[in-house]
Amino acid sequence: MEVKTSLLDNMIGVGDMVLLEPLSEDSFLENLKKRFDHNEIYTYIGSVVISMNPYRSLPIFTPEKVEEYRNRNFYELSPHIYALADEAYRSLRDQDKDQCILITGESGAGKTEASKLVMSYVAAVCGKGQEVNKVKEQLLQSNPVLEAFGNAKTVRNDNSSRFGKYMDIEFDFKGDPLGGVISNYLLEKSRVVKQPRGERNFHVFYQLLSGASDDTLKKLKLHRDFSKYNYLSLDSAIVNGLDDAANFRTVRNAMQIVGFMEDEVQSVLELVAAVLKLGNIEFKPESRCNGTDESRIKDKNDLKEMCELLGIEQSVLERAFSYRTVEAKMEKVSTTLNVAQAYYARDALAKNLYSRLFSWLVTRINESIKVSDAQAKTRHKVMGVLDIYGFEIFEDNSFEQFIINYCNEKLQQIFIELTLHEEQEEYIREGIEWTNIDMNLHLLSNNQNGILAMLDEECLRPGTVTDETFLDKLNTICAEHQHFESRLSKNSKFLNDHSLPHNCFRIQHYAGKVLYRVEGFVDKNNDLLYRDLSQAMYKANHSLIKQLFPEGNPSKVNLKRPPTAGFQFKASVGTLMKNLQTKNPNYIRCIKPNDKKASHIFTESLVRHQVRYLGLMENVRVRRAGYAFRQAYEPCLERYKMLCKRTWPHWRGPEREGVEVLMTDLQVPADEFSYGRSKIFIRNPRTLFFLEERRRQCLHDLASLIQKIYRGWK
Ligand code: AD9
Ligand code: MG
Repeated sequence: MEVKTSLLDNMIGVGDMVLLEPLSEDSFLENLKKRFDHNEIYTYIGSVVISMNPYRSLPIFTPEKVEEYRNRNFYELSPHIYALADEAYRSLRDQDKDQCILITGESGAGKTEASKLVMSYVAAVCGKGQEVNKVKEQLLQSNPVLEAFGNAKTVRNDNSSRFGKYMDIEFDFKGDPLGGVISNYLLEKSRVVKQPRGERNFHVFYQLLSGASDDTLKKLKLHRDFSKYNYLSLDSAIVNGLDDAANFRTVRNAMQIVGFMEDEVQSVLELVAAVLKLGNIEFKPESRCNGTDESRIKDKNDLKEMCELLGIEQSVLERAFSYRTVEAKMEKVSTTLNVAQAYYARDALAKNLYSRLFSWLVTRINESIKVSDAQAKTRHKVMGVLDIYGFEIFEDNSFEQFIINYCNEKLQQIFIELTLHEEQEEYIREGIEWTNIDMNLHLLSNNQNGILAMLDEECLRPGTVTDETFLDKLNTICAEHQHFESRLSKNSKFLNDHSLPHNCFRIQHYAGKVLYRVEGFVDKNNDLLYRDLSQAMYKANHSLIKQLFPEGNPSKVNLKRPPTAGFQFKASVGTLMKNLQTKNPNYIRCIKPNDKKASHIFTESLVRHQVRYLGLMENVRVRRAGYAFRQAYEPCLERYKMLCKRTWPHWRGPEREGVEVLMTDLQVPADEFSYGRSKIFIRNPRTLFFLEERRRQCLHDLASLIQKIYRGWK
C-alpha cells in the first residue's frame, strides 16, 4: 500500500505542511510554489486541503482519478480534493456523521470550482439506479442555473459568485442521495443597474441576447444588440473564453432537468427582459407653475413593451413613476417625484424585481430537489457544501463589500474555533491527553455587529437620516468611547483616522485594511421600494410577478417596517453558523496564485498575503503542537512491518500490538509517540522521516538482493 510517499517526495515538495522541516513562512511558500510548478495544486495541513487555482484544466479530474481515490484512506495517495470528498462521504455513510465542506478564499481563488468538484465526486461514488441518478442530475444541474442568474464577470473573476450559497445534500442510510436544500445569501443586486468599470451585469442577460432564437427574442421584444440596453455595460460585454450563446443552451437544458415547466421558463425570461426594458425608461423634467420640477417619461415605448411583457396596465406603472404615496396614521399623502427620484424608483424596482426572481429560482429549485415527505420521515444524513463570496478589497468598497467581508470574518472565526476544537476532540476520542495550546490565535468577536447594529439604529431613527449622519455617529462613538474598539473585535477594528476622505471609514479586517465609502449604506440597508411600485407589480396579470410582490396586495397593507438588509443578512449568517457547528467540518482553503487570471504564474507576495490572513501557519502550528502525524494502526503496520523480524512478513495478532512491537524493536523513544484507540500519534515529523528512511533502505537492500539472485541465475 502506498502510504504517504507522495507526502514526502522532495522533488515535488512536501504534501503535508505538517511534515515540513524546517517550518517557516518562507519554507511554506517555497513548498507551495514547488508543488504548484509541478502541477500539484493540492497540499494538506493535516486534514485541511489547500487548493491553488491552476487557471487551466489539469488532467486530474477524470473518472479514472475518481476510481483511484475511491475508498482509499485520506493520506494514501497524493493530496487531492477527491481525498477530502471521499473521506467526508465515507464518514457520513459509514459513521453516520453529518458533514460540512467549508470552502474559503478570496474572489477568484477557486471556491466555486472546488464546490463543484466535491459535488461531482460524491455524485460519482454514491449509489446508482434510475431514481438516484435523477436526484444527482438535478442537484448538479442546479449549478448552471444559479450561476447564470447569480454570477457575473468582475475584475477579479470572470465567473464571480455574486451571492452566497449553502447547499445541504441529504442521503439515506445507505448513502444514496435523496435530495437537497439550497440557501442563498444576499445577492449583490446593485449590479443589475450599474456595474463597476471592466465588469458585467449578471451572465443571464448576455446569455439570453446571444443564445435565444430570433423567435424567442421577438416574443420578448428584445434586440440581440447589447448596446441597446442601458443596464448592460459595454466596455467588457464580451469575455474571452466565455461563450454566452452556448451557455444559454446549457442553462435552458439545466432548467429542464431541474424540473422547470416550459411556461415557468418563459415567465422567468419575461422578467429578465422586463428588467432590460426598465433600464431603458428615461425621464425628463417638466416645470410646474409652482416652480417645481416633475418627472415625465421621455419615450413611452419601452414602458409600453415592459407592461405588455408583464401584463401591467401602462397607466398604473406610469403613475407609480410619477407619484409617491405615503401612508401615515390612516392618511394617504401623494407627492410628485422629480427626475432623480423617478430614476431612483426605476432602479429600485429593477433591483427588487431581479433579486426576488433570484430568490424565487432558489425556492423553485428547492421544490424540485426536496426530499419526499415519506423519505423525510426516515433517518437521513446530510452533507453541507458552503461556497460563499470571498473576501473583497476593491478601490471602491461599499455596503456589499462590508457585508461580504463580515461574512468572511465569521467563517474565519469558525475555522479557527473548529480546527482547535476538532484537534481536541480527536485527542479525547483517542484517549490521548490534551494540553491546551495557546497559539495566540486571534479569536474574533462579533466585530461588525457593532457597526451593523449602529446602521440599523440610524436607519430606524426618526428625522433626517443620511449616510453622513451615520458616519458621524460612527466617528463620534468611536472617538468618545475608548471601549468601542473592543466592541468591534480584538482583531478587526475600526480605524479612527482623521486623514481619511470625509465620506469614508476604515476597518482593519483579519485579511487586511479596507476603506469603505459610506455613500449608499443607509439606502442599501433600508432596501425600500415605494409602495406604489409594489402595488403596480401586484396588479400585474402575470402570476410570477404577482407572487414576487406580495406586499403590494392592498388588502394586506402592513405598516410595520420590513427588516433591514443588514439585519436579515446577520440573522441568516447566524443561522448558517449554528448549522455548520452541528456538523463535522472539512476545510478547503483556496489560494489565488496571481492577479492576472493566468496559469503558471506564482506571485509570491500575493500568496504570502493569503497564507497570512487565512491563518495557515497557525493551522500548521496547532497541528504540530501536539502530535504532528497520526495514522490508523493497520496501514501503519502494513507500511513498516518489513522493518522488524517479528512483524515481517505477517503479523497474526491485533494490529495495535503489531505496531507496539515495531516501535519497541526500532527503539523509537517512548515520548515520541502515543497509542490512541485506533491510531498511533507521532509527535515529531523527524520520527516519521526516520521510519521512512529505514523503509527506503530496506527496500533498496531488497532490490539489490533480488538483482544479485537474478544475475546468479543468468
Ligand atoms: V468568487 O469569490 O465567486 O469571485 P471563486 O468562486 O473563489 O471566486 P472560481 O471557483 O469561480 O473562484 O474560480 C475562478 C476561475 O478560476 C474559474 O472560472 C476557472 O477559470 C479557474 N479555476 C478555478 N479552479 C480551477 C480548477 N480546479 N481547475 C481549472 C480553475 N481552473
Ligand atoms: Mg465563486
